[in-house]
Amino acid sequence: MNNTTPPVEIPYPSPRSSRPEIMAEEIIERLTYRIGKDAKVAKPHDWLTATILVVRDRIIDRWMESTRQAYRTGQKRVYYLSLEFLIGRLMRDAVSNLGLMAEIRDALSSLGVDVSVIAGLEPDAALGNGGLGRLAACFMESMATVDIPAYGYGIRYIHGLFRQQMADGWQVELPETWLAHGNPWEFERRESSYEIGFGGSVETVGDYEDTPRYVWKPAERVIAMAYDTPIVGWRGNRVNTLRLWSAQPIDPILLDAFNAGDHIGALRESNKAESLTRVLYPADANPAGQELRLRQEFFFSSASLQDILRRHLQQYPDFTNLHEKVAIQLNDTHPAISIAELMRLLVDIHGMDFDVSWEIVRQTFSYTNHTLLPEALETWPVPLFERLLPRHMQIVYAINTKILLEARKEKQFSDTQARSISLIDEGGERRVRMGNLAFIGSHSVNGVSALHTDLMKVTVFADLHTLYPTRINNKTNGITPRRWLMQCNPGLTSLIRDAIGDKFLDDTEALVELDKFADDASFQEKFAAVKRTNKVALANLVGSRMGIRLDPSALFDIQIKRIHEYKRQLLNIVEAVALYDQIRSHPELDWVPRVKLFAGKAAPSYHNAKLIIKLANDVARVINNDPSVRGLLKVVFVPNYNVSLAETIVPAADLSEQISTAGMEASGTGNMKFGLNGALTIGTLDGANVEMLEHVGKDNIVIFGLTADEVAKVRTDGHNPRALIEKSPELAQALNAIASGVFSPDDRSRCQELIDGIYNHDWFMVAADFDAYAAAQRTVDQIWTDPKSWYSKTIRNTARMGWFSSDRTIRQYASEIWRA
Ligand code: NBG
Repeated sequence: MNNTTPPVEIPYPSPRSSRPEIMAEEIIERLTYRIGKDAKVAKPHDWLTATILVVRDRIIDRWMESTRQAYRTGQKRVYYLSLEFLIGRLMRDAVSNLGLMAEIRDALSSLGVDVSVIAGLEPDAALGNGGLGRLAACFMESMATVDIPAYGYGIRYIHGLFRQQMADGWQVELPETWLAHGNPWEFERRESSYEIGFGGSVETVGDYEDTPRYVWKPAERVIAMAYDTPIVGWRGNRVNTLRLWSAQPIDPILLDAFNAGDHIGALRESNKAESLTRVLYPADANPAGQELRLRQEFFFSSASLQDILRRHLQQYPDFTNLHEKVAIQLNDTHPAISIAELMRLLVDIHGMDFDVSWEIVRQTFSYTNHTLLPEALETWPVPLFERLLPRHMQIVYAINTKILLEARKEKQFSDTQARSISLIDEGGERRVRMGNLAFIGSHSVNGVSALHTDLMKVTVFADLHTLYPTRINNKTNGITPRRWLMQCNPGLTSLIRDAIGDKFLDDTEALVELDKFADDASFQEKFAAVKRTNKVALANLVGSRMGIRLDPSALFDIQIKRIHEYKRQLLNIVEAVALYDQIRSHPELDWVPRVKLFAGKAAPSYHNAKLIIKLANDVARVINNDPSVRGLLKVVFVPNYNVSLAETIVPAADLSEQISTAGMEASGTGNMKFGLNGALTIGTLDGANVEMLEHVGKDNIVIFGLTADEVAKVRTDGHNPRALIEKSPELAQALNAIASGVFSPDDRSRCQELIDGIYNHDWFMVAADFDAYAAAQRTVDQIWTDPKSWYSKTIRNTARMGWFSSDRTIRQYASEIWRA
């Protein structure tokens, strides 16, 4: 089937040759003159670097042309500010988007090098924690694809997200050294450097009768230096820039101190500066709360804004048209300090009027909220904020006064309402509320799925929504179909091309034409064969990494994502334990063979999440070693989940677990990746699952459990989980087995507290949803035993998921928010 599909036609956008023999020559040339190695002694890493350099050269002309075009046309530029970009590997992405896949493979094989071997050596750039960072990466690719002049701004962390290792089933965090072999994708831009200040004091100059001017005199200064990575859109259409900032000391070494013999002290400043961009905070959803985190946020916000303003002044005389030429999207509250910083730059540095600046600022910024978890809405203690950013504190107070007056005068806000919209939380220790600052300083505030956006209006931002009723809008998340279909699942891609042609390569919604093949026996057979090949690949990976044998004909039931109580990996594990009991008590029944596969990292300080990982491993050990299960159930926890691991797991899934407590998952994007690759979803009516149900149809998704409204009602009316558990013998038995140490004979009370939580409050509704979940799993079994019905549903998933392309999402941002 692969042989019948012609290569994807790409109008090759570089003047450099795409002929394999020329590229092979160039690879040798880079190896010799750039890396200084003879082909005879070159190591796989050297081949990788040489190949990336050759690919990179095929991007640069288009990159420069994209930049020139933005200057020429005076088009509005979009700036995406994000503390996280979870980009993963770039080589396959770039090569595939340039249409050079076959050529590079041939070039390398003529040199005796296997492209898949060296591609597997590329480090996975994990400059993010989970969905939020991966969304930013998909958006970068889609903005290049739909031809929007855009820059991503973030931090060049020396250590990305930690590497997860298992020690006796416990998560252990090790530093990730993605830059160890250098990074051939990036360009250091020494000329794009800016000074960033911290601390110090604010001086007032000028007569108070006049408008006084404020001058911030920071006590500390560091340099932000830019590193640029080109991001290639589909078919090489456009190349945008991901600009990541690295902190450098102003004086790399204090020579006086050094010469006086203080060799360590001489480097103190330097170490301090560099520590700013050393690590990504491994906190997903709950903020790190450290001073260093606030420093990181200000550092990258200030550098990005200075860069944006400098670029603007190259084309225009002043900033009165800034909002017409610049759109800045704040990815969550992490860059929200930008609002105060842009005010400072306009008012203090460029001498503009406060109120005029405020209007420009508000029309320039927009803000995306990614979670309703109250603990994740960042706040900073006023004393810390004031010490680190004294001028910004004054600006925050000034904005606050303005807004509170407006709310009382124009909307007759009560004291309670005023307290809730204030930029300062006055209850207890006074804190600056970054969510409110982001909301007030933006013209658009969006949620990431329809349900999440509706809930924002009645929960976290209820009073701000009353004040600004048109500001909140929805932009349902999406995923790039290049990485998450074409690159990770070439088998399925060529099967689809054979069936419906190439239109879907440029317009993912054209996948809907596959619908007519959903019940076609021969197509089903091919679809099943592709799935099987992908499952064999995953089984091989698990076999070689973990020594566990998986049967590719079993149902692959998969939950991969950050470990969090609201995502309910625990519900899944408890159900596995219940199923284990059932299989042992009813050996006479026809059980569907299942592999339950988990992967995901837990925030290092998140005790329960780490315990859930340990529990999954404990349960896996017992079940996998019990001969009475006869291989009908296997449980695996694959360590060190990252983007490239997901690229192998997603295409191999039969069942996608999207089982968060309703009302708690803002959107989810893994759910979309699985659906697109032909998995059936078992899920709650949460996040984007709600819209997936609308798109794939209720017969093609398995929905269970309480709705968001019901969860809210149960929580306010009072929940009696103990009574529920008593009425459900399966659940009671499973919980009891876990709590009494059946899976942890070395420490029988290890999970006691975790299970007590379910008995006592069940905040995440594990008990409340258990029976519905177990029943839904048996529905899945039933569908599985009828392959015709199974493939009819899963093909329809692939056919109908096209709307969830991030190209669609980006077009909506562009037309409704950025007006770009
Ligand atoms: C996450 C949500 C996900 C959502 C992604 C991308 C944070 C703070 N939020 O549901 O939990 O899909 O953002 O929007 O990481």
